[in-house]
Amino acid sequence: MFELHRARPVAAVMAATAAAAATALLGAPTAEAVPQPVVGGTTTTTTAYPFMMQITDSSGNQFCGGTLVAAKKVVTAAHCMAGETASRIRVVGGRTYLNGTDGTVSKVSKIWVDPDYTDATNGDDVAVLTLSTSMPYTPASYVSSSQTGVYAAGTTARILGWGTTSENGSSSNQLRTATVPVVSDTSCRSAYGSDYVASDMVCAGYTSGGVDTCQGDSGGPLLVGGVLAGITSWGEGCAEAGYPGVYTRLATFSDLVTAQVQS
Ligand code: 4AZ
Repeated sequence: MFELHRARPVAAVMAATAAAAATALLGAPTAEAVPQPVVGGTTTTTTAYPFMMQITDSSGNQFCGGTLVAAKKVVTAAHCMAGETASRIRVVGGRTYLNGTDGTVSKVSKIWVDPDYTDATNGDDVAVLTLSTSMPYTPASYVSSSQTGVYAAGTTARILGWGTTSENGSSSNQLRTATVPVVSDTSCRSAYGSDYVASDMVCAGYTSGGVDTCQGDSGGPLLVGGVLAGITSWGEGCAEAGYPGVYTRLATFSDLVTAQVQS
């Protein structure tokens, strides 16, 4: 039995079937060079990724990531918004360092959470924030409902965040990024059993682990070809062999997101 880690930890117990699959081999690519370290990756900046947003409490403590998709709209994970109200959170753009004071801080005028959301392991882990202040940064484009080719196993995806750089480590003061291969539905189901809902999720990571999102990265982007294709959602620990990170399959929710972006 083991915990599933989320940005706002919620006690969760895995199905015995998933535990039994703990030693199952994942069909992720093995031939690529593993990039350095998120977990395993390199430091980067919000100049390089201007759509990368910090989601903080009213005191400025970052607890999740988000992606700017329009001047006043940010895509994040529904589980990041559990127990939150709009008045309690802020979105910070243009700030590479957690301890910085630069960039733009906005209040949130509305939190939309997918109405079907219950728990990250049940899917529907998507939310859209409406900002009070426009962000003067170039937004990311996001996949349309028909762009499912981005989820082909082996596709290179980019992850970003200020989360912990090891499973029980500390957050990174500087934004980090890494690339990870998309993992097949079959492999991800082998790892996670019925908690993996293929219609709503996609996995990414190396069979051997070592590179992954971790606590505090939730809500942030999974990019394919620079386009937002996923939202950091959950996983068993971080960067563990056989347990890839799980991301919201954004194409499934693209039309719902668009309705919020246009509202
Ligand atoms: C988290 O707690 C979290 N390794 C995010 C991603 C993963 C685990 C935990 C996936 O925000």
